[in-house]
Parts: sequence; C-alpha cells; structure tokens
Amino acid sequence: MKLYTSKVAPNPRRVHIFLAEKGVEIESVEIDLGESQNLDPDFVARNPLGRVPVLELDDGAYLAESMAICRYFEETHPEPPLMGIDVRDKAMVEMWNRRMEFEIMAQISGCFRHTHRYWEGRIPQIPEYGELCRKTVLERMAWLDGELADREFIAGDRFTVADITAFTAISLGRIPKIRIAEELTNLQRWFDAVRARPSVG
Ligand SMILES: N[C@@H](CCC(=O)N[C@@H](CS)C(=O)NCC(=O)O)C(=O)O
Repeated sequence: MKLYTSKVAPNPRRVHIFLAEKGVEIESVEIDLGESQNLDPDFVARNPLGRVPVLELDDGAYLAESMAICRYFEETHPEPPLMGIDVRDKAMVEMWNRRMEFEIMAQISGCFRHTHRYWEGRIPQIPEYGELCRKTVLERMAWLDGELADREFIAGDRFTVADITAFTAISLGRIPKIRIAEELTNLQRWFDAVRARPSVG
C-alpha cells in the first residue's frame, strides 16, 4: 500500500493527520505540485483528475478523494473512531464534516485559488469570486465560533474527522491571509487545542 501525497497541501494533510491519530504508518510518495508532477501522465493514470492524495491498494487499485481514503482506514483500523461510533453519531459527524468541507474548506480554497499568484497560469482566476469566498468564510467562522461555545469539538465532545477538515482548511487560510478574528475566542481555543495534538505535528 502506498500513499501519493504532498507535504504542503491541505487535502493530503487531512489523511496524514487521520492516519497519525490511528497510529497507522504507510509508505508515501511525494508528488511535487509546484513542479506540476500531478499532471504527469504516470500520475494522471492513477487519478485522472490529477490531484493528491491517492492511495494505491495492495491489489493495485487506486483510491482518490481524502474522505474515501479516510473511510478505508476507519474500516480497517477502527480505533480510535474518527467518523462516529453509532448510527446517529456517524450521521452527525458526516453532517459536520460536509459542512466543514463546503462552508469552510471550499471557501478558503476558493479564495486561495482565485486570488493568489501561485495559481496564475494554472487555473483561470476570477479574483472577485475569490473575494466573495473570503467574505463568506469570515461569516462562517463567526457562525462556527458560536457553535463551539458549548462543546469542545466540531461534531460534539470527541475529536473527529470534522475537526481535521476544519483545521487543515483554516491553516491554509494563512496563505490568502484569512485569519481567525480576535473576537472569535471559541474558535481560537478549538484551533489551538487541535494544533497541540501530536497527530498534527
Ligand atoms: N476532493 C479531493 C480534492 C483533492 C485536491 O484538490 N487536492 C489538491 C491538493 S490539496 C491538488 O492535488 N491540487 C493540485 C491541483 O489542483 O493542481 C480530495 O478530497 O482529496
């Protein structure tokens, strides 16, 4: 089994934190995104969308999509559970993880991709869209701060994959200068607690 990954990218980082929480170590192959190695024919044969992470399974199949890879390890290494413990809890974690993907990660990533010079010439950029994403995510972070007023983690009192998604996204925000506003003390407390976990490194 082999993980095609990038040290600098948020989606692979989700998988790395997930694996570290579970104490799973696997061989990894670094794909240099800056050098566009993700667009090399060899890599595109593994994932036609040219994106990391990709997990090569022992039977030679390729599994892309961070959450599909996390699901694979949740099933093969159930402890500690990071995607919920019973039907109700699993659905709640799924809800929160989806919210973190769409309301936080997609917005921060949209701002980064559409306003930062790294992406010039790589994708068609629409700076106005990037700024709309910035405005939206600042509103969503204020909402999340309220959610975290009476619980420790995003999906409840246990650390889950929803925390991993939100944490990696908000960490990425540093690049397009999206930061946790000073008054969002619950969100900052949560962010500091996640950052201090050994899995985050
Ligand atoms: N939905 C995918 C997104 C994967 C993705 O966008 N990966 C980024 C790195 S965070 C990538 O490979 N970017 C290269 C590019 O778009 O050129 C997942 O969850 O794994």
